[in-house]
Amino acid sequence: MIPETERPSGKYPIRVVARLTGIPIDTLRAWERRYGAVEPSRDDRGRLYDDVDLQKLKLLRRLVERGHAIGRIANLGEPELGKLLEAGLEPSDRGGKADAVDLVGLLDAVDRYDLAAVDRKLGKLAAVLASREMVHEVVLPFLREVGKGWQEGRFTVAQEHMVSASLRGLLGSLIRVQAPRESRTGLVFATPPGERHELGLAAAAMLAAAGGLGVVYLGADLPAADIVEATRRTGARAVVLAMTRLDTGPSAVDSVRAVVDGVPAGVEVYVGGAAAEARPEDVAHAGGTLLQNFDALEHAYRALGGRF
Ligand code: B12
Repeated sequence: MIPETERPSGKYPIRVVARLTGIPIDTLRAWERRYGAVEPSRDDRGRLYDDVDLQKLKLLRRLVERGHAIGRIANLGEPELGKLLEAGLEPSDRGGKADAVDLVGLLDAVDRYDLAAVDRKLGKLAAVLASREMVHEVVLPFLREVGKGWQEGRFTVAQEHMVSASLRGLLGSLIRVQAPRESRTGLVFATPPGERHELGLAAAAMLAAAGGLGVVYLGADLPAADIVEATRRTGARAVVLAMTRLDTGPSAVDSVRAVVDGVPAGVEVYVGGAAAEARPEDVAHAGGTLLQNFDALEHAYRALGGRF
């Protein structure tokens, strides 16, 4: 609810624009600074956006949700943006993305413990790349490299924690910015008790939001009963669970079974992550549907009406 004093009056401060468009303040600033998406006027308290800016930002948000890279559409006029939206055109030329993905620069920043640079580089990539590219070409390879570096002793636990925290924050804000205002199809995301690895799950939720599906992101390490309760209360159509640790024994699989047994009939329980991939029979036995990889995940999203 927007307070009375902040009701649209033709000139809106950035926090109001963030609420009206659903675009986080940092992203609004980045779209303006890097791509000149809009040029708000300023008064002594900061930026002031008008109705034309607001309209354009709403269009940009919807197109970015559909997978268009902001860097390619930021300078188009409102009529062109409207046409793109009406035509339902998907982004065509994805050329140039390889130049944008600078994993070496990211890993150098981790090496220097330069969290600000990690955040800045990731934020920049998120603004330029479409969601799928962000997941497949940045988040997953970056984590893989950091995990490898940690196992080989090149990175410390602190460096791994730094990257995990940065990615968790980034994925969380991408889920928020892309989540559709209204969606008939909601999905609940969680990891079972004892499982704190949630970055794969967060990436999965981000893709769902980008595909126009509703996201109820519960996070890591949750009792099955709570996952069931959230599914019932939100009327979600499916649950996505992630399991990474192989050493949780039967308890994680028991949790999958408890979720399957507890959710209303017709709600699909998908299970992904390294531990699920390693134990397909256990997942099937518990009544879950295994997602062997992110392709299988996107396939499931398409079946639920997600746009990819
Ligand atoms: C980051 C990390 C952590 C972070 C997690 C932070 C967070 N918020 O998620 C923290 C510090 C919490 C952590 C803790 C621990 N960790 Co840890 N961790 C990692 C690390 C470096 C990266 C894991 C990750 O997020 N990868 C990103 C995901 C996306 O990639 P992925 O796991 O390879 O998954 C692939 C697929 O399985 C799929 N996928 C993953 N999730 C999902 C979900 C869905 C829905 C789908 C469809 C697909 C999918 O996507 C990827 C595609 O390539 C790995 C090392 C590594 N190289 O992977 C260890 C690792 C997973 N951790 C490990 C261990 C042992 C632990 C601890 C027990 C350490 C300890 N002694 O305390 C604790 C356990 C905590 C707990 N209770 O769960 C082991 C697991 C060993 C095993 N096979 O069981 C690993 C493999 C390291 C190792 N080689 O020893 N860890």
